[in-house]
Amino acid sequence: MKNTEIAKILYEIGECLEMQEVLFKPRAYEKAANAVESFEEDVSEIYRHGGLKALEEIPGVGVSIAEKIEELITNGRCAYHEQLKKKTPVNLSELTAIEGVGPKMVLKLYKKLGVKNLNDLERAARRGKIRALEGFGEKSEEHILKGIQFLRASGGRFVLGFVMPQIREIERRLQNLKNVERVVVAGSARRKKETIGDVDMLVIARNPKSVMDYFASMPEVINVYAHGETKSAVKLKNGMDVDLRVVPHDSFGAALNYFTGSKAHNIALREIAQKKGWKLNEYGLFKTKNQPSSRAQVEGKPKTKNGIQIAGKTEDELYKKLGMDYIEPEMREGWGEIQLAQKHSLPELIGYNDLRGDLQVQTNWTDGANTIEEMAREAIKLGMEYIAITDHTKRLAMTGGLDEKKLLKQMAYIDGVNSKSEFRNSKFRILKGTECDILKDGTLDIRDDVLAKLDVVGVSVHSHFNLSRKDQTERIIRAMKNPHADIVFHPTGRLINRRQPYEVDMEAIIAAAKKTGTVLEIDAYPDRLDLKDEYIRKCVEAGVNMSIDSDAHSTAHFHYLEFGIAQARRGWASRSEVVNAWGTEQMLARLK
Ligand code: DGT
Ligand code: CA
Ligand code: CA
Ligand code: ZN
Repeated sequence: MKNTEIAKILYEIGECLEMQEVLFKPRAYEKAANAVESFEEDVSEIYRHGGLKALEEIPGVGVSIAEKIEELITNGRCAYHEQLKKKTPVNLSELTAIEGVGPKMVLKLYKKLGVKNLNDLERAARRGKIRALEGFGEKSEEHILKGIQFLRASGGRFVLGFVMPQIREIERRLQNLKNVERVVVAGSARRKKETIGDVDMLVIARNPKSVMDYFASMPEVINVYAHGETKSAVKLKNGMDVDLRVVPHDSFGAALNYFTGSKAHNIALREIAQKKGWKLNEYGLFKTKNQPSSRAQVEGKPKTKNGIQIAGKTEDELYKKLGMDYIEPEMREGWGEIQLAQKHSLPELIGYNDLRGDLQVQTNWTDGANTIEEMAREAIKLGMEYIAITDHTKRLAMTGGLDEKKLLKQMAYIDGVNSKSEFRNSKFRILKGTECDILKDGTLDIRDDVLAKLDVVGVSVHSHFNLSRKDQTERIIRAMKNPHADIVFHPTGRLINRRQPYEVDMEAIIAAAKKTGTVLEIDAYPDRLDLKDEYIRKCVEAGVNMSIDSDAHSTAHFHYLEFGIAQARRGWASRSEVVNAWGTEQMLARLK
């Protein structure tokens, strides 16, 4: 059983328990599910080697949950889970995917209206049955309908950071086949879009048929749409489609370029080629006179019919021949990158190894799965020079948010950890921080005299998402004016595929960041990626500094930084604009 499958069932158990208003246990299951989901090694494998004891080593997994995992691995099912499901036969994950619908509400809707799934809920809402329930009103009915609409509109796109491990696993297996010379992932996954519609893979192979046969018979494939000599397409168990194309060695660069997209970028390149009297397609760049220019007319014709190939073996060569610098995939959206490349003035994007620390990290002092020391050790292993511990504050009671007293206690504790020989001898430093709630009126959840003692103060909105645009903007700007507020965490509050951002005037927030010297975060958690690319570009233009933080709730989440960096690159940001790409002292000097 795959980690994601085990995690899914643990999540469901947690949700069922929450539905039945059991205390504490739901959090435990959620934490464990979270840890299993993002665990790098295969949990089934760990069990095979080390048994129950080894399972208990996974952060957040105690003996009772370890037993459930054991049962799942050995029997493929878990009696406790099935018993819970039987008691309330609802599609919980489908229903709770709607913003604002939690397990307790699901139970009520089931008991009062017999709602079992999304369709039932939509029908009940449209018939006005929800507003009649106690504790609901017209507003909540409207809200539910909006949530359903949003969910449907996101139309089965996959959050890149969550599916990337699976994509890389397939890539690795193909690469290991004897006949395969090269495999790459193209399409929106290569451009590192927030979400992807499907996966586009290219291979160079000596014996394409054997590669295609393997691809169509992979264990996670549930449907084969096409199984040809040069192109196959499949659907995976998780619902994601994957295309695989075999391309000729000499056309590899052109094919990679074509299938990476974006479509707008491709079209602009092709026009430039045409102006030079050339032809560009997925087979190469060709010198040709009076050739048909539309793709439809050349498709399927052998390469030789295209003319004399003048570039296309590599992408580098292709861009060069077209008279411009190489353009990173994350910039290929047709946003003016081609003009910059022609003028040799593309920005130097922040690199995937450029981060030196992480400024948003949660621990088991609140809703994280790991201790301060465990998070620090993992960060050291990954080559970081600092992390800021930023647990939630008291208004977020459900996470056990810290009040002033506990925060002071944590600060003293961090001083203690930093002075232990294990950490003292390394260049590494644990910084004292907070993710301080912004209250409704824009004041902060922690007193100023305590904030003043911290190294890093992150502020964020976790409540009152429905304020008017004007009030929300004023609220956040007021928080930014606090002399201790260093960074605004996840500035727009969106959750990809789940929740729209709150109404806020980002132009005004960016201007206020400039004026108050506040940093804006790019939260790297895969379904946040907040700021989005468009706002990152505005920050770059305005000269507003950003941070790229993992928002880690377990040691496994530091890997999400990759997607935050990708987002920064998609927003054309350079290293000099990202404060945690700087060393400890320089970064701290920049904060308020
Ligand atoms: P997605 O899958 O919706 O996340 O987005 P993409 O960009 O991966 O799009 P997809 O999978 O439809 O196609 C992969 C690439 O192939 C795309 O980025 C550009 C190229 N492509 C597809 N259709 C066309 C087309 O009609 N014209 C041109 N020029 N390129 C195309
Ligand atoms: Ca695609
Ligand atoms: Ca595709
Ligand atoms: Zn937060």
